Amino acid sequence: MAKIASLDALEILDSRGNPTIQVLLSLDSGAIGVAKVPSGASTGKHEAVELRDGDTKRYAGKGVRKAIENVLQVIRPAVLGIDASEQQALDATLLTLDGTANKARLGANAILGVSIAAAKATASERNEPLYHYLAPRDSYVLPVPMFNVLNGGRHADNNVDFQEFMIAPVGASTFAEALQSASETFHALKEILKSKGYETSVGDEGGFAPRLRSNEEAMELLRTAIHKAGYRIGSGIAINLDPAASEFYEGGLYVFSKSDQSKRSSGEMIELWATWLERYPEIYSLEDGLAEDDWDGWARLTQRLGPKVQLVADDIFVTNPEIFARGVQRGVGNSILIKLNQIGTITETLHCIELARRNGYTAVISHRSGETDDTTIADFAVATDVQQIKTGSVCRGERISKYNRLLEIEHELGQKARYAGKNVYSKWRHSQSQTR
Ligand code: 2PG
Ligand code: MG
Repeated sequence: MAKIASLDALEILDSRGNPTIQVLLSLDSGAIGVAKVPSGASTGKHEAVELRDGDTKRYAGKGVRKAIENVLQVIRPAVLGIDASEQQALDATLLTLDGTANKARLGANAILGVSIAAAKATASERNEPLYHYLAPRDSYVLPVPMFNVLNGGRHADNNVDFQEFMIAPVGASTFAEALQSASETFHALKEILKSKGYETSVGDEGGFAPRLRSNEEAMELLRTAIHKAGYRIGSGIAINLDPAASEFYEGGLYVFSKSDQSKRSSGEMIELWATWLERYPEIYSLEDGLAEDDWDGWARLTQRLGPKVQLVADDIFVTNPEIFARGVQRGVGNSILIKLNQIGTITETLHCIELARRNGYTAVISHRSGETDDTTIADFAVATDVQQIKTGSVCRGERISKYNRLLEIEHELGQKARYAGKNVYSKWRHSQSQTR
């Protein structure tokens, strides 16, 4: 039995220089698990509550001392002595202690820190890598990464409305090759931007954030970069988008306030995406193409474009099994974005992935725009076998730490590792080749 012997927490900083919580949990055996919790910027309305102090004298109100106090005063006495390897029971205890529907009392940041630290401590006690502890198998699939190399929206101070333009090296045969091709494309993009006189400073997730003439120009730049780096556009390196449309949905309209001020109804947005898919067949995945409150629009979007492209639901489902189940009923999306801190426990996150599997949805494990060097999601993506991950661009330490962890996993697995590659999108590529 992996008895919890001590629990501690402290305030640390995330990649944006904002406070977040680090949890340290140790077992009787002396094994230790450490978790550092990430934080989003373009957050969904119904995410579990990230507890912040609101004391404007410290960190502009963003301190997390209350969450830490909850770990030390409320959670610690209740979990000392219990078995950390019983993840479901531990997470159930945390939910009961909180007692609210959205983790508003203890904070999802406090709860998730404990949930992850317990898993890490147990893995360490057993001398197993985290992915193997979470899902013991003989072989594993390394996920296709989506690298967010061009940033706009809320993650960058430029005139691009859409938040994330990502490259996905589907044609690679190993994860290491995928990372190499993404890095080469990223550097090719930098050269192209420089030659055009654009800025090459990077946004929160490490992507470039130039002021461009239009959202379309971002697509053209990516195509040129992929080509210049020597890869095939689409079958070698695909382009995936996360416009994060909730961020520019105002009064029932989609308002492109960062670029040309144009406004679109939900139906017109769907037409825009249909046109983009025709014009850019290398788009394999579209996340949050519509807003979290536009459920009818989402259902229409899925009917219209679901057979052609992966439609990933982030803000609208917020990794919440109940909301997701409603979405399945209403035919919303065909893929779900998985962010552990949107829901707050490992158990509930796994439940979402299970729901996805049962309903023919794909799932993508995701970082947050505010991150730390914690690499849990890399192991989590391998363990859950979802075969897709997005964790930022090919620069900035907090993003690279996850990619390096995946390199490590692939290396240690050797022959027991396979790279997911283009198979993850085969459902859609098949129908596209029929329609084009
Ligand atoms: C998203 C994420 C991560 P944030 O919208 O998918 O890229 O952004 O963490 O700011 O919600
Ligand atoms: Mg998103």
